[in-house]
Amino acid sequence: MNEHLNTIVSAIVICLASFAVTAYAAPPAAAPDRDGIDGRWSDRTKLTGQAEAPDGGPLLWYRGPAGVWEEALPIGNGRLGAMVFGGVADERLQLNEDTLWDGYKRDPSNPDSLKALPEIRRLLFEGKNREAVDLAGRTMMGKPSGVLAYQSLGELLIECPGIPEASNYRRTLDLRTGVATVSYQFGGASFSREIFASAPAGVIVARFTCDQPKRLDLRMTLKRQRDATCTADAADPHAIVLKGRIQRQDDQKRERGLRFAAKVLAVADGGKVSNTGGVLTVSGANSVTLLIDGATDYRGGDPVKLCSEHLNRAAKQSFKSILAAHVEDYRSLFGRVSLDLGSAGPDAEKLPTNERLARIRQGNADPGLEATYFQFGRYLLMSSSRPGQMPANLQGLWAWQMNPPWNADYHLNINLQMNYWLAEPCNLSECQLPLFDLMDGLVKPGERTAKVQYGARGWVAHHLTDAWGFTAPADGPWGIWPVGGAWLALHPYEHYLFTGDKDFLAKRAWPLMKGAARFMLDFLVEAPAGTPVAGKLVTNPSHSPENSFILPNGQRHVFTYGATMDLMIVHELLKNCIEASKILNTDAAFRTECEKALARLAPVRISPATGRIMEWIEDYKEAEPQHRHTSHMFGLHPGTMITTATPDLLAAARKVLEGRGDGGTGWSLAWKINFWARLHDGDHAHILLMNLLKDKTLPNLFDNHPPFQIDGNFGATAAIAEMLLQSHVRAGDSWELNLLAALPKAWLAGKVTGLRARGGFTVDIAWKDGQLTEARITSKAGGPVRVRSAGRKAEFKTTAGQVLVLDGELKAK
Ligand code: FUC
Repeated sequence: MNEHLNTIVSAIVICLASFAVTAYAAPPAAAPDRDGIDGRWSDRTKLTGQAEAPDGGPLLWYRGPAGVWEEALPIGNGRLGAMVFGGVADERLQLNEDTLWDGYKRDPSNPDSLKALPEIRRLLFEGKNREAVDLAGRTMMGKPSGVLAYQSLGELLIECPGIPEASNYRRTLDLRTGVATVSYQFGGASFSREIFASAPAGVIVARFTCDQPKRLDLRMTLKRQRDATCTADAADPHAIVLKGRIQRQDDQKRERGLRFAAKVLAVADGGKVSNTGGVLTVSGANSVTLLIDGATDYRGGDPVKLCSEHLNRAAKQSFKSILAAHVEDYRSLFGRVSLDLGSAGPDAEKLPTNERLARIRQGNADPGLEATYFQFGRYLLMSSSRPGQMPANLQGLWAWQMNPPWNADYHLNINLQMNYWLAEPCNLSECQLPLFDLMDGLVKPGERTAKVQYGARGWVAHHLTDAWGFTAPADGPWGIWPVGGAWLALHPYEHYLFTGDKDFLAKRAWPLMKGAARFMLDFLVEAPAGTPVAGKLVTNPSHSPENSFILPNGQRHVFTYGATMDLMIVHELLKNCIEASKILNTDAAFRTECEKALARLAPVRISPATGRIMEWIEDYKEAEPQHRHTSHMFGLHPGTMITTATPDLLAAARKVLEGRGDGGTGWSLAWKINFWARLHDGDHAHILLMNLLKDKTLPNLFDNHPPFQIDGNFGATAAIAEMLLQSHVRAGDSWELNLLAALPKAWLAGKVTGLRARGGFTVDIAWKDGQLTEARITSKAGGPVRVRSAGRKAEFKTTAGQVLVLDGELKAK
């Protein structure tokens, strides 16, 4: 059977070009993986007839199975994920488990760094960037200077033989329930599948049904590109098990790779179930429920046993009750926010998702699809980042390769942070908790790297990390960026600002913030005489992710000191620490240190030549004026340094953005939408959102860097929220809620419910003809609030639990 499936896969791959199952152009297929599993897929069944559009929404739907991975539909329960291809005769569920990382725990800190540091700093201050980068390259890079990959768990390949053709095929992902479906008719019978990843049950469930008895025949196997074999479960004729170990040895040639397993258990109504070798066969059943699990020994335990426990527990429940518990759990998160941005009309609303995307590419408006894209971003976060699990990586949870792009790791110079921008405003606060767990795991190794490489206290992380707590510089000179931890440390404080959870602030946020700031206080150095900011504190070494500049002598460099982004991040972190220590009434001496350092921090500068905020400490020539990173806009977003209270910086920020242009990678566009939202220019923000949908969005609505990278989905979802509601500006002791802060003309009328704001407010906003008609503000903790909208401003006092209902003129109703 394994061989049989192999032959089918290769044959289908070869004739893919002539095999017209999908009526739309597929994106370029990913490169074939070396062992015959790649991103492409095809299904033997000939499709006829056109299915009706599914009712309601938000949902994604298609008239054909996925021809490439980027057309398949993601499901996930935070830990386990699958990409559902939806083939009729050849179904493929590509599986992921969020701890399946190559590598192992080790200390990459480079002890040569500390001795070289004073010299590297001197060289950078003297403008000898080449000599500095040479020395740093020899002494500062981690050992090893890189991380290994997050990997696919494997594939569940399911043959449904004897279905040469099918009519009225439809494939959906229903965002109201978190269930993927496949339905079609053949031989007078209607077949359907419901596939979902249940958080309460902890397993993936694939239910196959038919409206006629004994018509379901399935043959399936589990397969992985490497390091694993699939066998029958000796103890259970209804199950097969894929078992393996990542082949990874340490320097002493000891095996260090993770052990992993995947298991499928078939529960059939009628018919027969048997397992032979690695093949599980169901024949003549009325309905079949496949329960699927994966596990590793990342947190200990035997992966096969872990799978069996989960599956046996799930098998005790009926399909109906597993589904009901899943939907209830799913809705308790997803249902918190609704969004209506208007509609392109009933005909457009009924089109399959890929055809709606194609219409947008042709220049048509489709606010309904924009709202679906927003809700899909929320769906992706709650499916890839649940309390107790790993945080969303560069691909969230979903990766089919053994070596996905950039290892699907955690990049800390924009990407991981962007993944979490939506968590608080889009009412998925608890989905951010895995980020804080990851940060807790960085403290010990980060303290060691801080001490060994910089002679500093506190904890440091550079431009990336992995599941093993990697904190040293990686990849190249752009990896020598000791500010990654400081940026991360802004997130727990934001969590506090949105939730008002003082206990969290004291126990979880404060130690993380304090440790990151402690490192910065030790790492900052005074710029010497002869530099443009002599006497002020700067970072050194540093760089502006991942941009380069040209020195007057023509040399191109990334390596420098005092990059503007560093100063903005340090500013934000010290400010937060000062605030938090006052709220908690703790660490007064440390607070004084933060205050002193903040007062001496080098200022953000505006170029007299261009009127733009300078990206570096000197007004260097930009090597790539439209570079994807726009790091020196950090103070505009996600930072809070640049607001209408700083008009000069605000004007200089706008100039930077005009220069950077309206293009970029997926995540770069997503960030720019947030910038334009903070500039209160909704129409410009909307142009970029449309550019993202036109050029950087795959058929399954995944963001396309290219290739697929999930940060763009998350960043753009946050940006849509930011266009509708902003709450980063202080109003005395409270916050200013800016309603419809960057409403574009394209969203003439609409309604959003359930957005969250700093200060613990939940906000519903309705508007018509581009004007606010009603706002409902629920105050969780009570206290004052300032509300602003389109030039109007009003102050209110609230009590805990109070719902403030305002009319279009901000008058309480
Ligand atoms: C940063 C970006 C790249 C990519 C990578 C994962 O290095 O500059 O564009 O997103 O992260």
